[in-house]
Amino acid sequence: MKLVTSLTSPFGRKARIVLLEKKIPFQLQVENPWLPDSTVPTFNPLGKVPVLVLEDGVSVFDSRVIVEYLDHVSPVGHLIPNEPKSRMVVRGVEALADGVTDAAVLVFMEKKRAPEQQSSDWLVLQEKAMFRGLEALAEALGEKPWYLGNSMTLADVACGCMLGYLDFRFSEIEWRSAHPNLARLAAKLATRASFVETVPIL
Ligand code: GSF
Repeated sequence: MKLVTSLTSPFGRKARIVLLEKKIPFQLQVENPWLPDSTVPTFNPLGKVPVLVLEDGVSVFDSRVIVEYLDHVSPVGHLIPNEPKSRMVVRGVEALADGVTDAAVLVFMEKKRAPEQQSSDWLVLQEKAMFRGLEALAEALGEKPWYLGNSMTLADVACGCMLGYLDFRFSEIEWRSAHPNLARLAAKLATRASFVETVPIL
């Protein structure tokens, strides 16, 4: 299978980490979805990355559908629990982390516009969502080693990708001092080969 993504996408990073953690062989096709002649719309009508392209040519998106598929397709190191309540908790944290990432991507894109075209109301709305989301993610983790149980799940992976994106695009945000428990989680994740190999690069 082939993963189409940019090397900066936090959602692409989530999919790559799941592929690496589950030891699923894959080919990486690096694409920039923002270029006018991007080939991404040939894989995904929405023009977004990541897209997983299966051997039979079927395209799978978005990242939540990709990781669900990958977790089912290989029994190695399950990242999404089966038990309904645990599954809901893990996918709920993923939704929260992805939501913070979505808001951060919107802020980043808005700030790339000419200053006179930027909407400060829109920026404030998205920044509030980012900071409320961070608070909620810190609260959900508390003093636990992982979001659920005694090993890493997709919840930790999604949160780690979001925090890595903040470091990459918003180095001025001091989330480590505001949320030492998230800093501890990020430091632990940063020791894993899957996280090291996928650090966002321009
Ligand atoms: C979000 C993908 C996305 O925003 C998912 O896969 O989970 N809900 C989707 N991808 C961005 C790149 S990024 O910043 O991760 C993207 O492809 N943007 C292109 C565009 O035209 O919006």
